[in-house]
Amino acid sequence: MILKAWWKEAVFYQIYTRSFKDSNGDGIGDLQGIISKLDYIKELGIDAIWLSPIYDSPNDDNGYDIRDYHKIMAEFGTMEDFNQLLTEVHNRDMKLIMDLVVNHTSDEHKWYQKAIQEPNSKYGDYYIFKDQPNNWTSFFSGSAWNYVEERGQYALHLFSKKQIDLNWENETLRQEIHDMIKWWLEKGIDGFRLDVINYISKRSGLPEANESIGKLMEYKGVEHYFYGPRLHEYLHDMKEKVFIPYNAFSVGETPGIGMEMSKLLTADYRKELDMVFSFDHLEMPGRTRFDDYHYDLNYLKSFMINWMENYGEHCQPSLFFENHDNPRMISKINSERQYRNVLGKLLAVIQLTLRGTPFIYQGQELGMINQNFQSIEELRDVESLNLYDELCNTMKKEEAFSKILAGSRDHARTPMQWNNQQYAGFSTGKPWIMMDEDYKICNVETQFQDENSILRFFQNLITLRKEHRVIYYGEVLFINQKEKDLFAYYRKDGTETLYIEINLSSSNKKRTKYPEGIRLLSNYAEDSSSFLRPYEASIWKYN
Ligand code: ISL
Ligand code: CA
Repeated sequence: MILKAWWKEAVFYQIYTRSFKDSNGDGIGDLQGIISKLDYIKELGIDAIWLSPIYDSPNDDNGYDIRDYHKIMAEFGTMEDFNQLLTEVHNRDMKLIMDLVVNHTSDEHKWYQKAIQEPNSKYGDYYIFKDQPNNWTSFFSGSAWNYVEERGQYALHLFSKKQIDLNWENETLRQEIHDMIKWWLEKGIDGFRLDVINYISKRSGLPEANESIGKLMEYKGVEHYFYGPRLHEYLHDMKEKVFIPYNAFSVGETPGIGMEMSKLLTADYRKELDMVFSFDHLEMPGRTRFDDYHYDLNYLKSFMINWMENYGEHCQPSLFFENHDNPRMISKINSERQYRNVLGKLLAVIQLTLRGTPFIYQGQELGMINQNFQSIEELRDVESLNLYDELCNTMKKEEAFSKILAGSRDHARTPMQWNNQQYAGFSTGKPWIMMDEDYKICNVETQFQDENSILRFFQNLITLRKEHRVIYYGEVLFINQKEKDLFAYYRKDGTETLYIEINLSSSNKKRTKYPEGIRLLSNYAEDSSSFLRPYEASIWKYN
């Protein structure tokens, strides 16, 4: 028996504020912009919103570098705007979760300023300093260490030079973080997504990275902190002291954690996290985000079968294909225009009919695709820009740029496409990041008027999900698992059975057996007979 919970029945929607909706024409999305689109989100069928960081920040990494946890980023609005947003979300019977970035802060955070100016104060030990750097590398290129003149020491930064890693070994710091979280929960928010939360505990002594592992993983040192010695302790402590008393929900962002470790982090009786985002399904084995290749949906199938069959009833899977850190999924699989519509819907079917909690990333409901960036000047992301510089040391500029294009996080960060007017209705001013011409054909307004659109499909599918609770808690039974390009499964409970049948390829595929039930929803308007058409995906109801 799976225990029931609101977040197991909810469909989440991730908002990247900077690119969602601008209310004042400065080209930057903001909180009032979000408020003006809450009816849209509600109409889509969304139950809960996850807001990427909106705290005060110098924006070296678009808000993932926090300067003040208790202040709203000036470009996004004020605390009054936030309070209004929260009230309006709740008035629409939706929930709001925020991003919690506590592996690191901005180097402009007052804790860090104190830590370097007053090393003997309590702040002196809030960050990770070392007399000599080790060989760890940063995820955003180069060494993971900054030389800090004031202290004559090095400070650890796993991400950008302006994102300094906090020292969780320090109990006062942990207490300070707990207090900050409570401060937000007191406001009435419903929970948090915890940024790179599996990185918070580093192996003591910060040993050198194993170079041979480094070769495989690209980044050096990860083995010493991606599943650190005190991770479970810190999470359990935080759950007991902070999350449980407020009945708050938590989903951890946990790159590199496979299923077994995910189980240990999320099993309900262990009281650590409610769910995690595991990323192994976003790239095929042996591939990284910056490789240009075609993603084979048969890999997604094998990944999902494994998780559905083995994650267990005490753990709730998260279901997502996109976020602000990854290129658009349709582009990864097949960028031929003729398949965009069916493929976008196929992904929706997988995401909304398996067991787990779906997280839809803004624009995914329109089938947004990778942007047509023309030059490095058009990119904004610190990861892309740093990597480009690094690659230019060893390869031609064009080659470096095409590698960046394959994996850039900016593909997902271009403005939300609201209509076919200038700047896609995102803003009246020039957006902070470019957008190509795609909004002229792909936008909310057009898709709402078109019954066959991806947007309307998402809307119908979310409604269907709410009408068939078997999707929340029922069993998942896969059939014909060995058959390439076919993904077929039943969802079953005591009262009903659904059958989902998907063609994972762009060719026609012979059907083994014609489904017996009633076709509830499909990405092809007309029913077919002996063949499944390219990327055909349908949901049937059996009795
Ligand atoms: O950056 C990576 C490797 O290229 C990822 O695996 C990385 O660990 C992951 O994307 C972490 O993401 C989160 O933390 C980052 C921030 O830049 C991302 O936007 C955020 O989602 C640092 O806060
Ligand atoms: Ca604005």
